[in-house]
Amino acid sequence: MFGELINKFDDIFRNLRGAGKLTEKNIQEALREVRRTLLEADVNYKVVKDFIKNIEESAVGETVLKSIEPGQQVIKIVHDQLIKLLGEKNQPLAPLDKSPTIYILCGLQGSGKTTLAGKLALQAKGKNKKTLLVAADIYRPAAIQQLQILGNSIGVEVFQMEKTEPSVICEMAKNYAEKNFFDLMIIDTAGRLHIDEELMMELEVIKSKMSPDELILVADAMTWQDAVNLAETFHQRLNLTGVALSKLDGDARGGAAISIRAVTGCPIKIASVGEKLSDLEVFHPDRMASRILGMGDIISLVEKAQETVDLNQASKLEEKLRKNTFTLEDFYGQLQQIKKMGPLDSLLGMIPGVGKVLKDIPIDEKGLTRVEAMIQSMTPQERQNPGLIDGSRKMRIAAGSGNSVQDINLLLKQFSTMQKMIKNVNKFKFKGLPKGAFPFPMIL
Ligand SMILES: Nc1nc2c(ncn2[C@@H]2O[C@H](COP(=O)(O)OP(=O)(O)OP(=O)(O)O)[C@@H](O)[C@H]2O)c(=O)[nH]1
Ligand SMILES: [Mg+2]
Repeated sequence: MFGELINKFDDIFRNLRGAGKLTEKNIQEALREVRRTLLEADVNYKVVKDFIKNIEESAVGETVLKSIEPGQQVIKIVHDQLIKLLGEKNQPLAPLDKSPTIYILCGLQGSGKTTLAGKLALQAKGKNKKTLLVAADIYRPAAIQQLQILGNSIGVEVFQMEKTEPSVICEMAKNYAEKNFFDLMIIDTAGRLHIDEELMMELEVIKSKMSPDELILVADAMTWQDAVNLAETFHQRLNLTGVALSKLDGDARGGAAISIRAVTGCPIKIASVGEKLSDLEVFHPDRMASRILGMGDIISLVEKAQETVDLNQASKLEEKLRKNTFTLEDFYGQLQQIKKMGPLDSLLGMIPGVGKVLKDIPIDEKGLTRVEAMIQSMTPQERQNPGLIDGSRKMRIAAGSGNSVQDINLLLKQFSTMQKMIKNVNKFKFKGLPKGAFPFPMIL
């Protein structure tokens, strides 16, 4: 997600950090780069202009120039402004507290409406809520069948009627849902190639008859500026309750995600991040900002880890990381946890500073087992203090673990690099970071 954008921000920020003292001149240079980067990512030009102006107003001042770590201060300002742009806080979808709560999904052809309908239905099912999927696309051949197959695959009922006005289908579906105590009704509307009057009118009629709890535009993040223009038109006409960004897993440049809220005023509520029905994420502006700025997504990572990680151990580890007394012994414990958490490369991008460092290194899960063997062959003292490991001990450890001395050297070197990295991460103060959020940034 947003690979190019993240790399560029990483470069800009590294330069800023590297600058010993910040002057108005190097702030200006950095901001010029930020501006160019955002424009290249297809962020709306007006949004970029305001964004830069806001940063300038907060950043160019005496407090920043006199500060001890000015580079980081600027980075934090950029981060804060980006969160603002993305909408501050997640606005959740309407709760399923009626019988039925009604969501309408609309959008252009192929934007991902039907897929999202399935994802939301599955999510509701997980909360023991009964969903009725409503096929309101009577135009595209096989659209009804597609929804039917999807519904069958997740055990969710689909309401369908052929050759009937979509708004009439919706009314019948609502009656049916009320009589049968459905918690949620998701209306999957027809897509069009372009915005056209007929489509808008149809949606207006459905909206007025249904009084939905959510009217969500599904916008394809891969279409960049078009997604923004689309959202603007739909919102003006239909007064949407929210936007769902789809295909955020692809090589979307970020423009749509960054601009939609600012241009339309309509919140992005959820993100669709893959073809699988479980690929659904709540859209959190603060986490998205951290991801875009290459600060990783520690909080998502923590959430992902919570099921597998022993929180007591995690908080002890957090303490060690903060005090920088993290040892190979702790690292070994981390490897055990990480192995339980599953696909490494998907976890890596979420770790601050690590995504970039490890970008080109293929992640070899078997390598972890080898690293474990090496650490197991060390004495407890050596794990606490790798400095004790001299040439002959390296040979013993290599022989004991079935590795070469070079492998041992590499491990020790990487471990020491990692310690430095952790130190840097520690220096940066993440706003609102929950307790227990630091223990995971360690992988070879
Ligand atoms: N990679 C990726 N693919 C997606 C995502 N959401 C949908 N798709 C794919 O995009 C294609 C279109 O998705 P649909 O859900 O059928 O789109 P639609 O808006 O219902 O399309 P119409 O009914 O024709 O208007 C399918 O191949 C989906 O698998 C996503 O978040 N990521
Ligand atoms: Mg569809």
